[in-house]
Amino acid sequence: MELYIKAGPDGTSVGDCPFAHFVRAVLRMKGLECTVIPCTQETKPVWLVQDCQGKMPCLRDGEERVTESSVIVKYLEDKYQTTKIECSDDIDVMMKVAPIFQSLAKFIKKIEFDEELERNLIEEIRILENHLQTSTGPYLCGATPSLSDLSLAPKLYHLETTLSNYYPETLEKVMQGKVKEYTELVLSLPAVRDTLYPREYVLKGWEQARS
Ligand SMILES: N[C@@H](CCC(=O)N[C@@H](CS)C(=O)NCC(=O)O)C(=O)O
Repeated sequence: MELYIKAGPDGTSVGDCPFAHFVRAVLRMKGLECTVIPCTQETKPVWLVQDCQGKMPCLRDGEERVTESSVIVKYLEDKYQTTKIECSDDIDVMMKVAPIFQSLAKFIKKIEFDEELERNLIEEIRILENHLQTSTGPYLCGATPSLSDLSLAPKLYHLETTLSNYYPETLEKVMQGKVKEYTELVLSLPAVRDTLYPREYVLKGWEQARS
């Protein structure tokens, strides 16, 4: 299998894509062999541009070509069932926490500090906090990590990195209680930790989005 993903600033290393990170964490947790191929606009293979609209992450598994991180992960879960990571609540939980990354993106992309966008982000984090308070274990779906954790962890990495750089006071406000404990826990999972890329790549990526 091969996974084509956004390259880092040097054009060859793993880039700052939280969606590609999700797929790589799933591959790692399932113990699947996969060659990761970071690409730039210039180095994307012709078939990827012509047949898959250039979308990355893109998984190539024999004749199969799959794009969209959630679709890739479903494909991997269905085809390689030896280690199942999905839990029955994953889809609902993923929908519940998805607005965190959207709120973060809006907040960070705006060059000037915007109080309302900060409030929206804090509100989404409060929903995560409440969810964790009632979860039956330290993870989103209970005692063991599942797909929703592997999806959220890369986004929390972006949150921690961008807020500590642009808005450290906002970081203080959101990184409290269960959310703080949970962030430390999921970022230290081997599947997540061993597939990380440098924080400076994250900042470079957002700097471009801000300009
Ligand atoms: N909804 C898509 C989002 C993927 C996405 O936004 N990928 C970006 C980086 S985070 C990318 O690869 N950009 C480089 C490119 O398209 O050439 C998914 O979940 O797979």
